[in-house]
Amino acid sequence: MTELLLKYFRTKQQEVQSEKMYNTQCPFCSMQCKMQLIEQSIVSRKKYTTIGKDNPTSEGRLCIKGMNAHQHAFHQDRITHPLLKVNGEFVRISWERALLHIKEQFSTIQAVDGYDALSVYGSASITNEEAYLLGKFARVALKTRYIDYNGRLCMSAAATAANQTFGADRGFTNTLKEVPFTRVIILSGTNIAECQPTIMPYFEKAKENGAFIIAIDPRETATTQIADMHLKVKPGMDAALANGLLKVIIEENLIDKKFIEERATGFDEVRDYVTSLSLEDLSDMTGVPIQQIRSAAIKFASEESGMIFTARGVEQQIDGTDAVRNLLNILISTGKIGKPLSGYGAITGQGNGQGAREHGQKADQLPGYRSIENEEHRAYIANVWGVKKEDLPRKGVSAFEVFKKIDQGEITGMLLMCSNPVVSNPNANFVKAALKKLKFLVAVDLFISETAQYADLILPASSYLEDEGTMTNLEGRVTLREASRPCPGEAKHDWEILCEIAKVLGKEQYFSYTKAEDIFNELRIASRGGTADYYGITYEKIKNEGGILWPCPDIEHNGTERLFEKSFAHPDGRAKMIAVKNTPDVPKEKICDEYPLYLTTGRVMSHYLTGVQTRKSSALAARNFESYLEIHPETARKFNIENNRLVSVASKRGRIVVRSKWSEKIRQDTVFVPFHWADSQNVNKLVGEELDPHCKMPGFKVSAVHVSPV
Ligand SMILES: Nc1nc2c(c(=O)[nH]1)N[C@H]1C(S)=C(S)[C@@H](COP(=O)(O)OP(=O)(O)OC[C@H]3O[C@@H](n4cnc5c(=O)[nH]c(N)nc54)[C@H](O)[C@@H]3O)O[C@H]1N2
Ligand SMILES: Nc1nc2c(c(=O)[nH]1)N[C@H]1C(S)=C(S)[C@@H](COP(=O)(O)OP(=O)(O)OC[C@H]3O[C@@H](n4cnc5c(=O)[nH]c(N)nc54)[C@H](O)[C@@H]3O)O[C@H]1N2
Ligand code: SF4
Ligand SMILES: [Mo]
Repeated sequence: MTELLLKYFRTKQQEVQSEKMYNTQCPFCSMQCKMQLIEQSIVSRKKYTTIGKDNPTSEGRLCIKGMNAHQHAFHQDRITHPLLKVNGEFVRISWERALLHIKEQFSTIQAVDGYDALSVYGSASITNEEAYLLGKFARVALKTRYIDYNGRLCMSAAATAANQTFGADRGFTNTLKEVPFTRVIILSGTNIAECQPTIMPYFEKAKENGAFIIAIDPRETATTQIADMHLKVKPGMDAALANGLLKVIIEENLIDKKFIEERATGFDEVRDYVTSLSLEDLSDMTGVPIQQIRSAAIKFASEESGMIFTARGVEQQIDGTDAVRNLLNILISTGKIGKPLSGYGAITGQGNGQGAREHGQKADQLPGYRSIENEEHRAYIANVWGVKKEDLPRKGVSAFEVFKKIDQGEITGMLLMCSNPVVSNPNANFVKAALKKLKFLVAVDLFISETAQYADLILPASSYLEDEGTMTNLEGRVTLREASRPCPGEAKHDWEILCEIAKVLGKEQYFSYTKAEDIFNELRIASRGGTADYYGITYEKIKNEGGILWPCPDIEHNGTERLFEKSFAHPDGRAKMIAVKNTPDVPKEKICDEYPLYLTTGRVMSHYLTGVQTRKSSALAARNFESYLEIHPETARKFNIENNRLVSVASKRGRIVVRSKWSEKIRQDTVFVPFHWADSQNVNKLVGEELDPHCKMPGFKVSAVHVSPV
C-alpha cells in the first residue's frame, strides 16, 4: 500500500512541469496578510496554491478569503482591454482611442459646465501611491474640488472622533503584540472573527492570559462567542450605552484623577452630564440590563490596563462620531490610553483603509493628513506639486453628497476608480438614477461591476498579483505589497492609468513617474511634517523591517509603536472630552406600525464588500451563494416568516427579497442582512440618506423595515 502511494506521489510530482512563485498581500481586509501564490504547470492545466508568509501583523496566517483570492484574479470575466459603450453594448477599443475619448469628453464638460463639474471617486483598496496620486490628479490635472472615496462609508466616524479627541487618527494607538497582555478588552460593533480572522490569536492569547472581554453587539456572532460578557445593545444606541458606563465609572469613583487633570480637558462637563442621567432610562433606551451596564463598567475601570476596539457597528451611524467619542471618554476617564497595554483601536476595514485616508483622497484633505483649507498646508503642498497655491481647489463634498450634486446637475462627469457605489451607497435606487444622469462616466475596475455597467467607458486595472505598492495596515504599519505577475491582456496599473490620462490632458509634467516607488518618494516629501508623516519610510526600510509604523519623520527613525505616550496631538497636548447627549431622535429612523423592525447590515466571513470579487470565486461563493435575513424565531412567527423561505424586506425607500434564516442569536426587535449582493438583494435599497453631521457617514446600521413572506 505504502509502495503504491509513493509511486502515486512520484508520478504526481513528475507531472508538475514547472513552478512559479509570486509574493504579494491579500487584496481584502486591513490585516494585509502576506502571502505567496504558487503556480504549478501540470501537463495541460495550472494549479494554484496560496500559502501565508511570516510578518509582524498576521504572523503567517491566512483566512479562506486570502487562500482563494486568486480565483477572482484569474476569472474569465476579468476585463483585459478598454471597453466603450456603443449603442448600449460594450465594445473593445484601443488604449489610444480610450484616452482620446476621455480627453474629448472631459474637455467638453470643463468648457460647458466648468472645472467643478468633473468628479473623482476613489477607494481605500488601492495603494498609498495610487490614493496619493488620485488626490493630486483631481486637484492638478482636473482642477476640480470634487473628489472623495469609499472610505467615507467606512472609517470616517472613527477617524473624525480620533481627530477631535486626540488630535490625530491612526486606527490603532498601540501594536497588536500588546493585545495578549492587556487585562480587559471592549469589542464594540466589531466582528473580528469574520472580518479580520487572522487577528483572532491575539485576542485568544489575551483570554488565555486572563483578560476579560466585553462585546457590544445586537447579535451573537463568532466574535461575541469569545467574550466573557455580551451587551446585546439595541442598534444605534452605543452613545447612550457609553453614557451608562461612564456614569457608573464616575459615581463609583473609578476614574484616574491624575491622568484626567494632567492630560485631558472637558471632564467636568462629561461628569455633570452623565451624573444627571438615570441608569433606568439608559437601560430602557439601550436594551441592556442595569446590572450588565454596572458590572461591565466596574470591570473595565478596575483593571490596571485595558483597550477599546470599535468598528462599523458603532461607527456607521448618523451619530457615529459622537458614539466613538463617548467610548474614548471612557478610556480617558480611566487613564487607559498613551501607556503600555492600554489604548484604542478602530479596526480598519479595507486593505489600505488606513493609508488611503491620509494622503488627499478625502474632499477636505491634502497629503500627510493636511487640511485643504489651511493656508500653510496649501502652500506646502502647492510647492511640492509645483503649482500655485491659489490654483489648488478648495474642499469638496463627501461621497454620498457627490451623488446629490450629480442629481442636481451640478456634477456631470466622473472618474470612478476601484469602487462599486451602486451597491455600497445608501439609498441605492437614488444613486443608480443619479449615475444615469451623468454625461460621462469612466470606471476603472477589474470587472464590469454593477456600477461599471452604467459607465460610458471602462478601463481595465491590474490586481493585487500585478500591482506593486505600499499599503498601510490596521496597526498603522506601512507595508510593501510586492507584485510581479504581468498584467493580463492590456490591463494597466491604476497609477499608470492616471498618468496617461494626465498626459492627454496636457499635464504630463506633473505626472511623469516610471514606477510606484517614484510616486512613494514624492508622497514621502508631501507627507513630511504632517500628522501622517511617512518621510523616513523607504521601500528598502520596509523590506528590511517587514513594515514601518507611522509617524516616521526621518530616515534614522524606526517608526512609532505607541502613540500619545507623552502628549496628545492637539496644540495644548491634551485630549478633548465632550459630553455626548442622549438625543431622543437617535436612532433617527424610529420603528413604527408600518416599519416595526430595526434592520442592521454587515458582513459574512466568505464575502468581501459588494461581492464583485468574492462572488466570482467558486470556493467562496459556494459558502454563501445568496443573501439572507437573520431573524429571531419569535419575531418570524409574528410576521408569518417560515425558516429558509424567500421573504420581502421593505423600508420607506425600497424592497428586496432574501432568504430567511431563523436564529436565536439576534435581538427580537432587530433583523440583519449582509450587503455583499446586488440587484434584488441589494440591501442598500433600504438604507436611508441621512449622514453624520461631523463626518458624513451614512447610517448603514439602522433602518426601520417591514418583513413579509413572498
Ligand atoms: N469577511 C469580510 N471581512 C471584511 C469585510 C467584508 O466585507 N467581509 N470588509 C472589510 C471592511 S471594508 C470593513 S469596514 C470591516 C468591517 O468590519 P466590522 O465592522 O466588524 O463588520 P460589520 O459586519 O459591518 O459590523 C460589525 C458588527 O456590528 C454589529 N452591529 C450592528 N449594528 C450595531 C450597533 O448599533 N451597535 C453595535 N455595537 N454593533 C452593531 C453587527 O451585528 C456586526 O456583528 O471588515 C473588513 N473585513
Ligand atoms: N449596507 C451597508 N453598506 C455598506 C457597508 C455596510 O456595512 N452596510 N459598508 C461600507 C464600507 S465599510 C465600505 S468599505 C464600502 C465598500 O464599497 P465599495 O468600494 O463599493 O466596494 P468594493 O466591493 O470593494 O468595490 C471595489 C470595486 O473595485 C474593483 N477593484 C478591486 N481591486 C481593484 C483595483 O486594484 N483597482 C481597480 N481600479 N479596481 C479594483 C472591484 O472589482 C469592485 O468592483 O461599502 C459600504 N457600504
Ligand atoms: S481577508 Fe484579511 S484576514 Fe483574510 S487573508 Fe485576507 S487580509 Fe488576511
Ligand atoms: Mo469598509
